Amino acid sequence: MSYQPLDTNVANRVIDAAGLGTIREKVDAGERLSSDDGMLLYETPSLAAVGHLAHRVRSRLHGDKAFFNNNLHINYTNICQYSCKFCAFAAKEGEDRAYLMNGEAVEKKLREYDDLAPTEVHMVAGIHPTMGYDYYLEVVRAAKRARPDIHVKAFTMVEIDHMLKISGKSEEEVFQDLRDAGLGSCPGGGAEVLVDRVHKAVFREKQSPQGWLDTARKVQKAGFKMNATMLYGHIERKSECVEHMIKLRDLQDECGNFMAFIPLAFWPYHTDLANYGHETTGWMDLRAIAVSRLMLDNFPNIKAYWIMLTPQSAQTALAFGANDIDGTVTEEKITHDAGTSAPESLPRDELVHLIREAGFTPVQRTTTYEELEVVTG
Ligand code: V47
Repeated sequence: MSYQPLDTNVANRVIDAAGLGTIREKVDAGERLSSDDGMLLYETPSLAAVGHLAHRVRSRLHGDKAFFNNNLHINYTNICQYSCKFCAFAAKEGEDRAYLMNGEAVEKKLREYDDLAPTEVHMVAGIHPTMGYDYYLEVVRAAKRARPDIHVKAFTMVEIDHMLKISGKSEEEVFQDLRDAGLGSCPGGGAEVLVDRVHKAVFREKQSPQGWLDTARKVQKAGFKMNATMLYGHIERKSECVEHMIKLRDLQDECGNFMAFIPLAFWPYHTDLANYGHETTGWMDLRAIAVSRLMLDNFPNIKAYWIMLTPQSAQTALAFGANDIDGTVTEEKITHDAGTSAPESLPRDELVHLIREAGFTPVQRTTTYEELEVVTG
């Protein structure tokens, strides 16, 4: 069985009937969408119409391929000097749940998963108030000691900015140190919603939206590839999500080193926003995926991260614009501390099954989207 979208003429009628005819014409002509278009895509009641259009773009770029990878997550410390309202992971030094992994512990953790033959380790953590610059380099070196061939995707723009500030070195030296230690690329976290109102309300102590963009520019100009995320489902407005996407699109025009956009569904449990509203819904998750596929015309990949979306929604997202469901993951703390109902890891077979059952061809990829294996049979 292969995923069969509607015949193009029928899909066009569904899209036009939803009032998206002008947007469809722009998408078919490869024209860029405006922020008003983004709002219409968020507000039209017909999610199916937005999904058909997003699927059209995704198919143009990737055919029926859907990517996954063999990866591990290591959240090397939860001790953090900030107290963001959306975060259940952060702890203060001395609290029972606070932990800090040294290089040896990172090395040991990676070796525990030798059987999985991971090609990537994803490492992000809290901003520890006292650990020095060398600690960050040691965490990367430790991962490479355990598995010299592994791709280390580590440090959000918040961590990079922190290193730039505490290192006492020039930007060029810091990026060279990171490269020498073995850093391969950076994950997309910490962006949250790149709008000052949301920053003030929920993560005011942490790096500002402009600070995140400026650091991402430095990282990309230094030659590193990276991802970008958007944390939705809390106090943000639809217009702010559109603004967030347009800021990323502008930066991608300038630098071109974003690999994937990853909408992150907010999990509220044990956070300061626990009583604010609801978990995100399938409806909201699919809308975020589809709108981002259409607005981010210069991003090659849209990732449906199953840990935050759940495996069920991530699978469905493949027909709404996503072309990647991330990886095996294995140990993840940030979303699990906030109550995600997703498991802590998925075996490779399960990722392949999710993709195949939705009618797509599973392709194991590297972190930077080179194809390692088209899984057949
Ligand atoms: O920046 C924090 C988010 C991010 C919650 O680049 C929460 O491939 C939901 O960036 N509910 C870290 N989300 C994770 C991240 C990531 C994950 C997977 C792949 C990639 C990639 C990047 O987690 C943080 C923040 O935005 N987060 N708290 C929460 N309660």
